[in-house]
Amino acid sequence: MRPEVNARQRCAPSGAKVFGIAFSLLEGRGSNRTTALFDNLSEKLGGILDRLTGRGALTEKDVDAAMREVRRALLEADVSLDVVRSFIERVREQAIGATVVKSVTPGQMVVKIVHDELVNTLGADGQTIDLNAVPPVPIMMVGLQGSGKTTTTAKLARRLTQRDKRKVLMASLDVYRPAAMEQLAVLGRDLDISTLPIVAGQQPTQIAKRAMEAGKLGGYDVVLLDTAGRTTLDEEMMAEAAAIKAAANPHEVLLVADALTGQDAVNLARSFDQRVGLTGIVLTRVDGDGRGGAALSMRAVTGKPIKLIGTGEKTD
Ligand SMILES: Nc1nc2c(ncn2[C@@H]2O[C@H](COP(=O)(O)OP(=O)(O)OP(=O)(O)O)[C@@H](O)[C@H]2O)c(=O)[nH]1
Ligand SMILES: [Mg+2]
Repeated sequence: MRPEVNARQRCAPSGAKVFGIAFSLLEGRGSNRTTALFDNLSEKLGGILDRLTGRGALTEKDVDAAMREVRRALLEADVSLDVVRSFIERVREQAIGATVVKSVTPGQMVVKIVHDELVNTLGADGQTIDLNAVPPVPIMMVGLQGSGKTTTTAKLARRLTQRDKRKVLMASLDVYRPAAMEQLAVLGRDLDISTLPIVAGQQPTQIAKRAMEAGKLGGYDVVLLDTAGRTTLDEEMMAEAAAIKAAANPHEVLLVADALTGQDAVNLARSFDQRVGLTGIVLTRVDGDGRGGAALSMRAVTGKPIKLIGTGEKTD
């Protein structure tokens, strides 16, 4: 091997570090919180690809062998099969191109290709909640039962109030679970954030309209609409979410999904996006030991950015 090659390879960041960076993009700009969610996967990918960078020449066979390992690592992390398949295809196409095999540091180039594709899949720009609309800006939460919609509503309200100095109104549109509205009211009192007064007997769309009226009259910057979840993806939930969306015309529709959701995440995200239309995804329980694949899959099938990451049961 030429000395020049060795020098370059010594200077290059290790695979694990490169993927740590790719995954930290998920957390968005300005976040200094680290998540264990992708540590496993980034370590594995790093390990696999570090072995490639250790050598000089690469054959097509070497690339194929590494891609098989990458494929296995992604599947083990619960990334859906379709997403893995197209990911590997795109990487392989670029990686066995003549420029890579003939380059001085082919291993490094493969690492770069995998990294860039991962960034493509995850969305590179760490997008955050968009408040760029005429106030009160409506933001709607959707998702399955227990996914963390109400907790996320409170966490987001707290951040918008304390960090961004916005005046926030929270409204519960959950007319099914008796304690749901009270749960949000309690959170509001704890955090000193307004909640829409409870009026018995109203339908979710009526509450949404009333929330927007109250938002206007009260001079609020943001109105957070917390909707009811169902245990399974059903037409009733989709129809209701679509009706609420039509009534409130939310600037953001965020799918709140548990990071521990495995393969179902893809269906969930696709259905909500097709039926209701999403602007972003919120991942909760990132503090758990989820394998992260759900996030990659949801991002990949909907093309919608992961806008928030939730950790912890409490709102602080
Ligand atoms: N560890 C952890 N727990 C969370 C997180 N988000 C929510 N939880 C907990 O999950 C449970 C359900 O959260 P909720 O916010 O009530 O979920 P929901 O989507 O509003 O549920 P429904 O209104 O019944 O559809 C609560 O006990 C929360 O404390 C999170 O990011 N991490
Ligand atoms: Mg709730």
